[in-house]
Amino acid sequence: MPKESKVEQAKRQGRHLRGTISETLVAEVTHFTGDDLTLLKFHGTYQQDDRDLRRSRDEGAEKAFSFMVRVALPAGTLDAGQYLTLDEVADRYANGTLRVTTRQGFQFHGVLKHELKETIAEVNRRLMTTLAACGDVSRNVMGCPAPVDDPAHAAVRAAARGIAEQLRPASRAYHEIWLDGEKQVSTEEEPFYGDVYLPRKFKTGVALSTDNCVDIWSQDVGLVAIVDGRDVRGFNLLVGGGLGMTHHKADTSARLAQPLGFVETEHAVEAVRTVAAIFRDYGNRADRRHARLKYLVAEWGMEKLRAEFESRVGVRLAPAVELPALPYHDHLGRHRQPDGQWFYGVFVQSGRITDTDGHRLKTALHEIVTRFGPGVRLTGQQNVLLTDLDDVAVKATETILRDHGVTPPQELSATRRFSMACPALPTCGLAVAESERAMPEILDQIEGELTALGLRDEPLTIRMTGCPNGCARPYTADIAFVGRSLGLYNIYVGGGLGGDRVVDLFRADVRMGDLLDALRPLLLRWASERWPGEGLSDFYQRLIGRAARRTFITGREEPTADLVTLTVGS
Ligand code: SRM
Ligand code: SF4
Repeated sequence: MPKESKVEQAKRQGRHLRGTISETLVAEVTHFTGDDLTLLKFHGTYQQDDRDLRRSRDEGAEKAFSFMVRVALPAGTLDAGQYLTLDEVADRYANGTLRVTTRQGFQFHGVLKHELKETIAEVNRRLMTTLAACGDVSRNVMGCPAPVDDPAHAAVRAAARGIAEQLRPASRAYHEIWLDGEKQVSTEEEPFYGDVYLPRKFKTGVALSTDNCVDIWSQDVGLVAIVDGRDVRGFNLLVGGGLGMTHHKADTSARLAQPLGFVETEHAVEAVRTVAAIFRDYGNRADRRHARLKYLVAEWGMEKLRAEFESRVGVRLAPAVELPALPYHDHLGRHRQPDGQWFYGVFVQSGRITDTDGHRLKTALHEIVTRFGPGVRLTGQQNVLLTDLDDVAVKATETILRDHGVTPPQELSATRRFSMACPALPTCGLAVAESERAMPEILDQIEGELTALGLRDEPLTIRMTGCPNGCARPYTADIAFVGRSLGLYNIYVGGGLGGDRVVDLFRADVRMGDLLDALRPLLLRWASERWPGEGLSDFYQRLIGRAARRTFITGREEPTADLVTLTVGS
């Protein structure tokens, strides 16, 4: 039996997420140490330090510690009052910015230890939670955020809520520590998770066969609602997606989920819970790098997993419904709701809601939400939807945004509109390169090139991350820049908006200043040789003559170098 990892030991000894967090919270120190660093994650917070300040601090001086706090919002849904609370918390306790995450949550950065408790308590006072936003548990459940009140969208929202409720940790530790709840330790505290929770994070999402805005193929477990008119016939159950990998490690891989079968609507949440239980019981607890569900699925194969699933639920799984490529909507701009009201999708560059010179998005959103009290929904592309606006309110929304320097989505280039970047430096402890801070300049360059080639409005996903962990889902994008070390990136190409195809490594170790030059040969060929309407990745796949879509890539991928040397028209 392999030895369990240190994280497993920390969980086992943590008394269902308690550790010594309460004691350290009141101690005169700026940060936590030891096992508490693991346990804090389950409460939705990460200890970080400002990496920009590391060098300038005196030798021997303490790091500039602060906390990232993540709010989990199933299907990205909140109301106006909740939004305004988060906006205020960002100013009062964090660094004055709110960040929409790639999984439809919100993050604060820069919270100091002495204000951590009040930050989390304030989120809870408004009936939101940070519990299980991070850690080895079921994470924020993704679901299409479009405010459409037909039975299909309602079924998606219900499934997302159901998974979130069914897989929420039951330990009272969260209430005791952050909300001054009564101490009630009992041995039966976690009927589902037990003492050691899951072997690793577990991500789920619910898509529609008519809209895959939640990147369903990259989830550990996905449900795809089979839409029939306005209704849902049931769900395809997908398993084994996940994007994190490590450069040069062939035994790590980014993988797309595969269909396991079809489940009736009333059994969909239970089906996800059953897969979570299999993961809990058989996932790798010795090696964190191989602990995700995708490795268990790869090791077992679908037949063994299906047999285990069926033996647990006591019925045979029907085959998954064959579906064409899933469409994808970003929900940006003005849309009529079925009830006659409007919703308006606001583009947020890299998810960061902030005020900068000439672009005062945070103030604009604050004004709109205060004046009109819309519903607020977060998309899986780091954007915000404002819902339930009447004719006057939607017009005013557009005016307020423009007055604050926010470009309407229809005027953005397609390249920018579909772009995503992870936070990376200076907050992320795992970043080896810039991402969010580097993205604007890179987009400017690529946008300029594509405009010159007449391709400005061709839908194209560009995603960037500061390390290979994949937080902005780079491995399903048309073009991805993945950090190798400071100022150095791997370039990947070949995914696409549908998220159902994994990229190839196109060029390794390209300096930041050379990214556009490295891509140019491909962009030029795309411009001159594409079939009418052919997207970059479809063109690329045709060029390399690949018939079937690629479903995984390992960290040891070799670049497809021959393409780079090709010149226009040759
Ligand atoms: Fe992530 C770790 C940020 C979505 C794969 N992710 C981190 C940490 C917590 C760094 C750390 O462990 O110290 C990052 C915090 C940075 C910061 O300063 O805020 C971080 N991940 C994010 C967010 C905020 C990126 C964003 O631009 O929005 C996303 C939060 C989503 C949420 O609300 O829950 C985020 N992370 C993702 C995704 C995309 C997704 O889930 O759809 C992935 C790839 C999918 C997957 O999980 O396979 C992802 N994050 C990782 C990994 C690699 C996991 C693996 O299996 O190898 C890590 C590292 C780890 O877990 O060890 C990581
Ligand atoms: Fe940090 Fe890497 Fe995730 Fe970016 S991809 S937020 S650098 S862990």
